[in-house]
Amino acid sequence: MKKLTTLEEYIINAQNKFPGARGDLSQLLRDIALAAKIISREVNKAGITNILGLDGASNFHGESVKKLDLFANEQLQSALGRSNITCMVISEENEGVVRLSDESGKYIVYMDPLDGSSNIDISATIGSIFSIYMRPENKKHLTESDALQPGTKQVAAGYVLYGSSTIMAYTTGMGVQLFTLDPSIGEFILSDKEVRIPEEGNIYSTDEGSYIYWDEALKKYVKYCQAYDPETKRPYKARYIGCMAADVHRTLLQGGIFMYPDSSKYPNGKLRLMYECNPLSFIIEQAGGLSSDGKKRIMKIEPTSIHECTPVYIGSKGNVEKLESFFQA
Ligand code: P6P
Repeated sequence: MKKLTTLEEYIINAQNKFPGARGDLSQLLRDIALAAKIISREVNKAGITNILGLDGASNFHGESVKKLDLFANEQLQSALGRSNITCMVISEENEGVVRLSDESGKYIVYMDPLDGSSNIDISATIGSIFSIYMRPENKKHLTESDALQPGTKQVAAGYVLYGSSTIMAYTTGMGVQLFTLDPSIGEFILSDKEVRIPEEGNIYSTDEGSYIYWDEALKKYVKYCQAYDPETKRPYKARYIGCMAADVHRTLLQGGIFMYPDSSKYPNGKLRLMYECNPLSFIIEQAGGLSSDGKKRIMKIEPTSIHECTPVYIGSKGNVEKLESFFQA
């Protein structure tokens, strides 16, 4: 019988490889997993309880906020506040930084508590995304600027997908591990380790409804994806879930490219650098893929605002390099 490895066991075994580790990061990951189980339970019965639909509020991005967004935000912040490990949280649902405990924690956590929430009412996949940084050393009173660190300084990142099953993916820079929630025992079970993204894929993923707003180079690249060439497995398939975490997870497993470009509609792109693009870029790079803003590596961007946006082209090495060649032409 195949040995089952729980998330708890995997985290402890990984921590034991670092004799100096105090277990704080391990506890942080466990806290996120606990919140994920609670959110998964609510997502999977949202249709029964009165938690679907809009809260009536809108977040400061001007996006209507769904009740599950708020629930997920509360659960994650409550879980992170259980131990003095996290000093600051930056969430898509909060305009400013949220200071936890006495600010003594050594980690800063960015999160999109419920990514793709427009999918809630149609029971399509949604997700939670997290990105973890160290607090600057020897700084007692933290400011928002202490959280403005490039993606290359992430110590861990990952996502949880609430779909046909609940999947948790994370990396601490030692490869990408996937865990599937077994609701009958309430445990995340290791389902895929050291995941590698295909070098090249035949799926492209973007909102083609925005074609008229695109740069000419991107229009040419998408036409390239749609052209007939059996040798390069074109035309590619088009897939778009409307939840970045889910589209990137499919890209991680099947290869290809996910794109949310800058355009005349979104001059700086729509997706957020710090809690959507950087964490998913860390995952994809750790699996052997690339993540670019069309010109340079996403994780090299020096942030100037905790909620800034960026264009993003992320996926298999071959597909992203091909895309970039269209922007360089
Ligand atoms: P559009 C969800 O709101 C999100 O932030 C990402 O998860 C997703 O990829 C994108 O926006 C969808 O945007 O404009 O296609 O609805």
